[in-house]
Amino acid sequence: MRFLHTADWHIGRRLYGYDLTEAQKTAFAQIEQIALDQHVDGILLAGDLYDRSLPAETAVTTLNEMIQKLNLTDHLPIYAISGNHDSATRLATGAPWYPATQFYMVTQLEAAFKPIELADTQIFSLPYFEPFAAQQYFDDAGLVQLDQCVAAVVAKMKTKFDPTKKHILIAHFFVSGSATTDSETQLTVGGLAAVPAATLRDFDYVALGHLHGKDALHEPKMRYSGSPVKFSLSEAQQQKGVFIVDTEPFQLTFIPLKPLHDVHKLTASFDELMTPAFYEALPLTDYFGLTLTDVKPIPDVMARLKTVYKNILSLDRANGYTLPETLQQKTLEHKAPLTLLSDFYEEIAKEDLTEKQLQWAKKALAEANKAVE
Ligand SMILES: [Mn+2]
Repeated sequence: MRFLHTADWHIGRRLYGYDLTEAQKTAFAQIEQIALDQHVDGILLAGDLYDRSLPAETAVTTLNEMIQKLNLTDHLPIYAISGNHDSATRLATGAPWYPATQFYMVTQLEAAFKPIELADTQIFSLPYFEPFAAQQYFDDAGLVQLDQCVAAVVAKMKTKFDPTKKHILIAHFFVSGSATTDSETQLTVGGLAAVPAATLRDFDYVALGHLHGKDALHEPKMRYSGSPVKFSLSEAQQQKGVFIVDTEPFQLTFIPLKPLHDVHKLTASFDELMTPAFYEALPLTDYFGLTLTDVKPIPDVMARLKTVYKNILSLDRANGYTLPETLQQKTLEHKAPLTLLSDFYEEIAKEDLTEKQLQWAKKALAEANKAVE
């Protein structure tokens, strides 16, 4: 059989404040076309459909339209699980009657042990879960870490293996040794929540979600599809896309997606960045993370850069920043308050206090002194 593996759509997500709805719709249209062109038997959707557990109404509408197109218009079966960004309960609204159109939405651990039976393949859908859920399900308080929980889950799944069929697992967690980016929510600190790849090797394919880069894990039959859209500057170099998985004979093909607006990192001096010969060759409607090599202050730097680069995600300095001399910390001298005031005025206004201003200052200082006495 042939499947399309995708994950981490994160509908409703923003990129450094920029709305990604159109970018996500563009990516979806390509995914749909790939599924049709490749004549896949179904879509494996490995969690994090929404960006948050309480998605905005526009996000709900957007995802509903996508699922509807794939499932009701294109008649493609969908095998989906919830991820750590989804609310399992909200995502499961309607789930009991979805299978009528071959839309399988699994959000509870106990459903993972009832594989979806296809002609020659069993699909095991393991939604994102906390160790507590496994402790309750197996009635075993010893299941503290995720690796122990997943080992118990996989052992039980194997008792359901039909030896005449292929076995696919859809899951959403961190497999040890995978490479992360800035846009994934760390599930725990210290790596306790990592699952060793060895635990999963009895499946014919493991369709993973959670990490946003397709190269996060290099296992022959185990992959993160990655997100369809770039969600952070740390993903600037990544190629986004989907995997086409053939089960017999096994074959894995990556098909790239073309971004609506790509994400780039640029390091240059302010003058270079503002030189037409430099920027005219660049796709200026894309997103840019800019790093300036200058060390001197540049007045109105952001506003001036934005006249050329409309979508700036971040602006920083490669070599630090030298404060103007007048703002540098000077050795403090003990001076009378009136002297400090007139020195300050002179530095800012570039002229001395007038006789009248001096009188006002004296009077104000005298009042201030009176107030603290
Ligand atoms: Mn994710």
